[in-house]
Amino acid sequence: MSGLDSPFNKPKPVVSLDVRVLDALAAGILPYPVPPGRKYEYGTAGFRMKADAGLEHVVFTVGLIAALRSKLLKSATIGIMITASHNPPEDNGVKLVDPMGDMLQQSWEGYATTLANTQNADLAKTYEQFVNDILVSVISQNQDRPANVVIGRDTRPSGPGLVKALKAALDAVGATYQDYGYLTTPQLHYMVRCINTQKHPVPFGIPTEEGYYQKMANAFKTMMYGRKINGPVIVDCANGVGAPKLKELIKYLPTSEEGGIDIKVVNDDILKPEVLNHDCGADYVKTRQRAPPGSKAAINDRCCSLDGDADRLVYYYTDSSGFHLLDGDRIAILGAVFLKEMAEKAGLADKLKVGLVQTAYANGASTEYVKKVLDVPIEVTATGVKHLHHAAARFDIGVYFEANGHGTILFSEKATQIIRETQPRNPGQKYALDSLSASIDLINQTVGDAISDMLFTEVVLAYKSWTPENWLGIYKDLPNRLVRVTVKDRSVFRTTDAERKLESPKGIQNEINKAVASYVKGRAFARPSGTEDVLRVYAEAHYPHEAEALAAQVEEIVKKYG
Ligand code: G16
Repeated sequence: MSGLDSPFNKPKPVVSLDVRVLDALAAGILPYPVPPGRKYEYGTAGFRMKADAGLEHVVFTVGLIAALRSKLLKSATIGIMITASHNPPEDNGVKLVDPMGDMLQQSWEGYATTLANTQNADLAKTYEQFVNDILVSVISQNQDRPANVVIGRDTRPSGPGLVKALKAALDAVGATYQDYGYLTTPQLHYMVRCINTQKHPVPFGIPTEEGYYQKMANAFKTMMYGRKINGPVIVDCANGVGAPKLKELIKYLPTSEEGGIDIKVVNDDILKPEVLNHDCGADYVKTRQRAPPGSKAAINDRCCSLDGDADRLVYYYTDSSGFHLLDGDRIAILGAVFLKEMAEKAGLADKLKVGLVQTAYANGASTEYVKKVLDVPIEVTATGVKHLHHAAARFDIGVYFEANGHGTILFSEKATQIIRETQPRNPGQKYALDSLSASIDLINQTVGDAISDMLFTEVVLAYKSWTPENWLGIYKDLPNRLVRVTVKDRSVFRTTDAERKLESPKGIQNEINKAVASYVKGRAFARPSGTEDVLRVYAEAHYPHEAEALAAQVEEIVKKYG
């Protein structure tokens, strides 16, 4: 990227853009200047910040990047999602979705960052330079490819203004776009893959909301055959876009009387912007380790929470002994247990190797269970589904979840083919093969999808006849504590070893190591968040008060250096 940082040092462009395009760009960006001193960075999940901190400028430039990427990839459709997911209502953000529905290829994050940090006066010329740098192959074939983009957004009040800025950019460069309006993030990823596989021998699905619900409902019905879900599930939708979408999906699902599911939706108020993710949602439940106050759940009710854009899911319940969390680690293990069992019953255990991907936030007890009891290979990556996704794609069946509830299960092309082409020799094998095949459709193959993960979890619990208590009982989590620490400049903290260690500031890791060494089963790390202006500190230990104390100690160390 170093060459791109100084585009004006490059030789003269091979093509000059039509002056009308350059003028349209210069005019289009005019209302969206970069606030003085502002620096933008493509973080864990795209750009994310206070919506009034110059985000329109960023969104405008993201539109240009999407157009360039589409042109480079033979006019494939690129997705743009406007959301700040679990962040508070006053934040917003934008992320790009690649043609197969996965996150933007990482090598392009630099282009996006450079363009976002380009001042208005230089934008048209920098875009022209990017056209020449990035689209060399297109230019040399003398082609003028159209660019195609689809747009989705969550329910934040800043969304419409940001979409306006985005469309101004797309109009300026003549890109074609379809605006889906409100979507969950995983729904947008689904649409992108559907559109780009329409002409494939096996298209991913129909690129409409109805197509999404229908595909999921059909797979759910197949998986429910002969299984019974025990009682209702209460779903906290974080007062976000997941609420109307889940209510729509329910219309396609069989009720519990019909052999289906009874879903009770709570925290579904999308008309009061200030309640989004407020005292509710997956991040609240995971971080605070308590049920949302407004969840209306009774003792032993099976509950789960989505986040603001419905890509995270955590389960929980309370009983006489208190609150119990079943987070992403647990969902991953439940999925791996089921799929491993189905692969064995289908007679395909040696052909369908299940693997699991975690991050440093995974509870040490879950990692031990996966290695010693489940006997499944495990990989650890940096935080961010963009990292986990690629690692999971290397397994036949790759289960990836962050402890915060963000994750999915990927079936490789080879695994899909084996599952769909194997002829069953007995009813048990048929049942297992049908379950595996329906899992491929039920579980969103593009990205973590809280709604699809929830239905899958419900089916697996039904198959195992497990209550949340049984699920919790398969191993005991190490007590842990996650804290957000505000520092002056989080960019001075640099991590290594899948974010488990800090390599800068110098000396800090030694201090953390010393603190950790004084606790039984102690483990702790600190890393800068890529979605919020904070440092995250995670600590676990044998006893709850020790996990608390270790987290507090690391927090103090971090504050000293930050
Ligand atoms: C995003 C990413 C997740 C990540 C989370 C927190 O989630 O997609 O992979 O775990 O941010 O990241 P960080 O700790 O860097 O702030 P979401 O649900 O907010 O889009």
